[in-house]
Amino acid sequence: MNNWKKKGIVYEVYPQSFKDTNNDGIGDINGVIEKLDYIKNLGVNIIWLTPIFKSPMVDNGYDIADYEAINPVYGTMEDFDKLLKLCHEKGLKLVMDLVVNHNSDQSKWFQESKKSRDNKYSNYYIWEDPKADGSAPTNLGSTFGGSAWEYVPERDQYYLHLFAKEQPDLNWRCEAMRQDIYKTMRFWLNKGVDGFRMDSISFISKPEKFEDAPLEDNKEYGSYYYGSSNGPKLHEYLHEMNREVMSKYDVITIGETPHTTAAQAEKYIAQERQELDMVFQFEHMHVDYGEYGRYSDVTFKLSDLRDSIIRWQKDLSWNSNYLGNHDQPRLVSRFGNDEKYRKESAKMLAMITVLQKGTPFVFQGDEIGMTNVDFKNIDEFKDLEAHNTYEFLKNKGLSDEKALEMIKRKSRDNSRTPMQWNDSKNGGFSEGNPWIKLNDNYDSINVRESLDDKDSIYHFYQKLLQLRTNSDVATDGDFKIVSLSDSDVFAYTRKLNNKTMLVVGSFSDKKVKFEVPESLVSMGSSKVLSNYRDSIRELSNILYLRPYEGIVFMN
Ligand code: ISL
Ligand code: CA
Repeated sequence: MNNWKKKGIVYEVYPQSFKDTNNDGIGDINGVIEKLDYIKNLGVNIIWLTPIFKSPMVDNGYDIADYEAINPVYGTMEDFDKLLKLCHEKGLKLVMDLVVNHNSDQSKWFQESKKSRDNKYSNYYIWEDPKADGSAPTNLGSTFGGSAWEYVPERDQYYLHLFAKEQPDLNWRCEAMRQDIYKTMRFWLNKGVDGFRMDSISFISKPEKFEDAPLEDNKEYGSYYYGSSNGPKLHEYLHEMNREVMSKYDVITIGETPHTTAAQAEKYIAQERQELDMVFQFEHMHVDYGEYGRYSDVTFKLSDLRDSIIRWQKDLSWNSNYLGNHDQPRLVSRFGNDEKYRKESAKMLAMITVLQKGTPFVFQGDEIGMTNVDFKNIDEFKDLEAHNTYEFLKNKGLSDEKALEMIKRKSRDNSRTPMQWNDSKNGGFSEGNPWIKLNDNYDSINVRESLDDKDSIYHFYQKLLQLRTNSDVATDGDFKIVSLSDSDVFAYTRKLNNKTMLVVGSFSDKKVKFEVPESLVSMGSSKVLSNYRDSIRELSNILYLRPYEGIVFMN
């Protein structure tokens, strides 16, 4: 991987919730343009923009109806071209979302495909005959609830959708379909786009033969990814895509790979295989899954989070490091403390994440410590997954209150509420009627307040990202865990030649004691960053860490 990629720090923009400039209640491309300096000043150098293509928005744009058209709610192609040009002028790269495991049932490809078994697009999707009794081919369920198969009378067949039924899965076995995807990729790359985040890419190769999956987590259907995650021809396709498209451009590729082990992940990114640059892993996002899968009332244990991170840092040559994004609850509410120690824990979590080996990802709003939202009833949620899961939990016999509580903990909408710019109406996001309710706390948690306060989470991120950018040890150093079994502390070193960086973070809301190995103390290190103003300056044998205290030392 070349240097600009290694030095890359990514800021994820979820445009519909970022900044609305025409007051229709939906964030837009001009809103991203308006805030480019804000993003740049944070210290990142790559923007990842989630889908802005033409879409009926069943899954907030992850259901694309036309890969080469901008969704009018976000603006025009001219607006996009302007955004790209301005990014480049400011030294920012722009990465787009490539959603090619599936697209929208409103796309021309699907509209044609469902008409008959023998037209140009017939084979662009995954069609299977019904069972003898007319029922679905297998018991596979969609990730958003219900069966993963949908019947279409015109063809007397079912099509597969691992996500919503409006998101039919594309058939990667079809050569013409693949070529059409490559064409679309070239369309954006020729405009000068700097790469792709590839949605659900671990699912593109489907099994030779679909089979029933075992039933887990109280579910009525088999897991959607059964047989489809890391399927038989996955690497063949990714290598072909690289050869035909990506290898011709100097661009970055980030695969989103749910249900992939570290050993499997290395196959995507090993340089000699010529596939992708890096992947998003999910194992550490599963540390608080429970008897109902994701939407359970389980709290993570530090030991599980740390074990998972260690495993990936050890087994994978390069990582994509994140604790939150548009599919996850807010990281400070999930892994930190969003009340008394919101600032301390948000900073510590950022520090622990950004300084690991790999590319750091910051999701909009995390840099000001935005929290989970306290919606009062299910109607306030917009995500179809929240609604489907709410019904599912109630069908399982849970009370309305309990079901709502579980949705509130984990809903993707927690991170999709509008960006809180200031304490004026709608947090300065829009003068209109926002597509999703704001988090009530925008009067105290907002960008204005963060910019004014020199001890804010935002300013801590600035220093942290500067440290990541300026020190080669943070980019290239080896990762080694220090606190292998401590109940409250996550500590690791990064080492490059004779430089050592020690990162220590407490996950406790009490004062705890941490003993530092003698070999580290004897190197004589001093503090380069901390989230308490008066943290200890020189590394010593015993650290007394205050609630969520985090300190970085260097020799
Ligand atoms: O978060 C999950 C389930 O609750 C994941 O398994 C998720 O489905 C997976 O990360 C895929 O996510 C991506 O593709 C989806 C889209 O809804 C997400 O927003 C996107 O990030 C379908 O396109
Ligand atoms: Ca708008």
